[in-house]
Amino acid sequence: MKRALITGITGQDGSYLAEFLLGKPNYEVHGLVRRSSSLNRQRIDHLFGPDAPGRDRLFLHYADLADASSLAAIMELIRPDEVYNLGAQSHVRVSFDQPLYTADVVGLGTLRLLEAVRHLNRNHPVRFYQASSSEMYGSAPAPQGPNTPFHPRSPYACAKLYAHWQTINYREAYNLFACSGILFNHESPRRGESFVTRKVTLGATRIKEGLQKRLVMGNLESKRDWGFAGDYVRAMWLMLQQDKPDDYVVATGETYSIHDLLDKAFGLVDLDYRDYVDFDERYMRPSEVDVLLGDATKAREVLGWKPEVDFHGLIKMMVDNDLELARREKHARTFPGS
Ligand code: NDP
Ligand code: GDR
Repeated sequence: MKRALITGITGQDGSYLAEFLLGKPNYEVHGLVRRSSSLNRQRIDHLFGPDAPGRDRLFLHYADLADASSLAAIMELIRPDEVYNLGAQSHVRVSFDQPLYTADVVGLGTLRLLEAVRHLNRNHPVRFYQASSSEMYGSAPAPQGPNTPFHPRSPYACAKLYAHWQTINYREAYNLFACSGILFNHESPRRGESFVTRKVTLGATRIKEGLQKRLVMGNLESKRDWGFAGDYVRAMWLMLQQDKPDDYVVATGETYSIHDLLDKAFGLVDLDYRDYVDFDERYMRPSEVDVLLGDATKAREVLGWKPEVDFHGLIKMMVDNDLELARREKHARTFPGS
């Protein structure tokens, strides 16, 4: 039995990764959760359901990337074979409001975890995955690949770059099996509601069902390389199954603007987004990343990885999910108590 530890298991990627690993009969999965005043485990609740495969192989533990002692204690308690560091304050716009907190959790948090892993690795071999980000490329011209120099454009991206280099340095200095996946944007029906894809698919479907009148957005000119989170967690796992640790870019190789996203999502519910979208300065960022387009050739050639869901399939999956949610909400409003 292999033992995996996931930080950020309650997040989008953590939930897909836990599901993916539990689908393999030889994995026990441990996730770190933070204490919060109300439970926020909606993305992983189904993994504990009566019919969920591996529900008896899934365990949650309280810890925080800001708390080194909790990480060291968990590492000793669990003695994992694989550690996936997905925990983060992951919102780029918010990182401008909370730069120090973001740097602490994303940057130093990774270092705290690496230290705990390094200590365990002295008597128990551990493989480490770091969730690096295409945001680290920032203003570097597209397409961005393994040899593109980084130019981060936000406190979040700077913190991720720090964590990225710490991961590489732990590999070189301590011979740790540490990999960094530079993942381009990936989305799903489980995407947080304040990220642009989900905001748009929720907005379009709620407008369609008469639950919302307008959608207020920021910069519509930027372009992103959007993939499906379910495909991307497979790449994380593949990285840790190789003979040698290395870093990989994971992306679809296609880029679309926010205009394209709006056009696609509203089009799927037979609406024209230009009739419903307003602009508000508060969604703008002090410095923006204009175009992201990833070159995942290495992941394809070495890991044998390729995405199975394209942009159209992704937005359709999200719109279908959110249309169902909107219809249920409308029904509940129309027939309260039904
Ligand atoms: P989410 O925002 O959905 O999830 C973030 C997770 O981190 C949540 O489980 C959250 O817990 C947890 N977390 C936040 N702060 C702490 C902390 N102080 N200690 C421990 N855990 C914490 O992110 P995604 O799933 O989308 O992304 C996963 C990782 O991949 C992140 O590191 C992100 O920065 C990175 N990434 C994401 C990309 C994407 O497009 N999705 C692309 C490239 C990189 P809680 O539920 O309690 O808030
Ligand atoms: P990003 O994702 O910053 O790329 O980071 P996000 O979906 O927040 O923004 C993408 C682009 O859309 C523009 N935009 C808006 N964004 C949001 N959130 N809300 C709006 O109303 C809005 N209007 C326009 C943004 O300006 C931006 O250009 C995501 C996160 O998951 C990171 O954690 C991850 O590292 C990167 O992807 C890769």
